[in-house]
Amino acid sequence: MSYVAIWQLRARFAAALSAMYGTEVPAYTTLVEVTEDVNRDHAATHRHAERLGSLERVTAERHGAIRVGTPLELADVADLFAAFGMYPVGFYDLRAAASPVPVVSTAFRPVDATELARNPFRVFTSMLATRDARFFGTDLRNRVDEFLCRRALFDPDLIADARRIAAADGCDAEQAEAFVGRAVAAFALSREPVDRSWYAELTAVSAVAADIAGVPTTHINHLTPRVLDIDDLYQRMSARGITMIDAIQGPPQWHGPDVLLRQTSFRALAESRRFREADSRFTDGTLRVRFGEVEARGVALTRKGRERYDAAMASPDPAAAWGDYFPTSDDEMAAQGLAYYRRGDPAAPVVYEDFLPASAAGIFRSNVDADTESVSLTDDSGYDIDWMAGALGRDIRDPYDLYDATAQEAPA
Ligand code: OOG
Ligand code: NI
Repeated sequence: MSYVAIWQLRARFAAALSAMYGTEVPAYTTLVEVTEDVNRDHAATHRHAERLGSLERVTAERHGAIRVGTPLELADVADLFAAFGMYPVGFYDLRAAASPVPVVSTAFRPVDATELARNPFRVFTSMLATRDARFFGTDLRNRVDEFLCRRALFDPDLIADARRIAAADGCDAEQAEAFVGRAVAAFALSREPVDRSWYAELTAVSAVAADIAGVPTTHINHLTPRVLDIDDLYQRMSARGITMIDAIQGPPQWHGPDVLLRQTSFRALAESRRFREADSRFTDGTLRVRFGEVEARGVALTRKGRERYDAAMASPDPAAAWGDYFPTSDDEMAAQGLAYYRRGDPAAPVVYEDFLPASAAGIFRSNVDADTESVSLTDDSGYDIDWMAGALGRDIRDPYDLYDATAQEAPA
């Protein structure tokens, strides 16, 4: 029986999640179609279209976002994703964003260049910050923790299989199909009724809190294809009558090298759900939490480049000021040590493989029905990167270390 390698499992997992999400959120399928059109047209008219990844890679490229409630759920996610060669990279604290969200996050992704080139699937994974008193009073926190303790997001057998597959560096073909199917099913939208008043109580804290702890299961929050020209994509989606969020998040459109990540999304759509009312009756209603996001990736910035980026974004009109912060060519970007290039070769940029918390919070913000301000208490929750590494039982890689390593490699 033929052997399926970890990267092949990852590619199948990404493809199968994408197929499932398309059946759940039909507008996502439109987004993927338009993305493919844009990418094909862009590749046909731009000589260097593949400088930040082969068309094959980019066509299959997705990131997902999931949200869990407890450190134990997070540890299960880490075990599950390790079977797909996806490991925690970076720590994001969205509680500190301009519009705070009560979660702390990491991204699970392949860490070396070869694996990324084979399939770069990554999943932004957030955990509800129930210990943070700025969002959760003691009584609510206890009830949330109790609710979360009673549920099991992942079948222990699935996690045990994941551990075995990770240790064996793959599995046989028959096992692969069943394993990927069960892993995907763990992220399907549940048909179970939502307790109306519990969901509403959590929504008063944050729509994200309700999405995490208001329901007994988890699901994909969004899945994001990669596009080579996001401005073109935005126009084509709008022309198809799909309502997009107001802006493209991240760096502005500009004639110099694309840096980091630009993202946009269509507005979250009302999805029908079943509710349990206070008098125990069941009713039909809708929730609006899941959306379709799309992103364009640019060159990875060094720490120095990132400081420039943050300064540029903090200026009153980033688009107008961009040229004051960044040079217009890869040669200059490389010469000034602002971005990563393999062996310093400006023709060989290292693509940004991570996320931007400010954009992430902007997307969260644009997609929730309501948001509440956190109260001004001090945070003694202790959530930080070391805390999260402990919860995961794994090191969390520093993205800069990974880019440094890739930049040492010869151009592909
Ligand atoms: C995750 C938001 C982060 C991105 O693209 O920056 C993210 C979430 O909404 O749970 O996916
Ligand atoms: Ni996203």
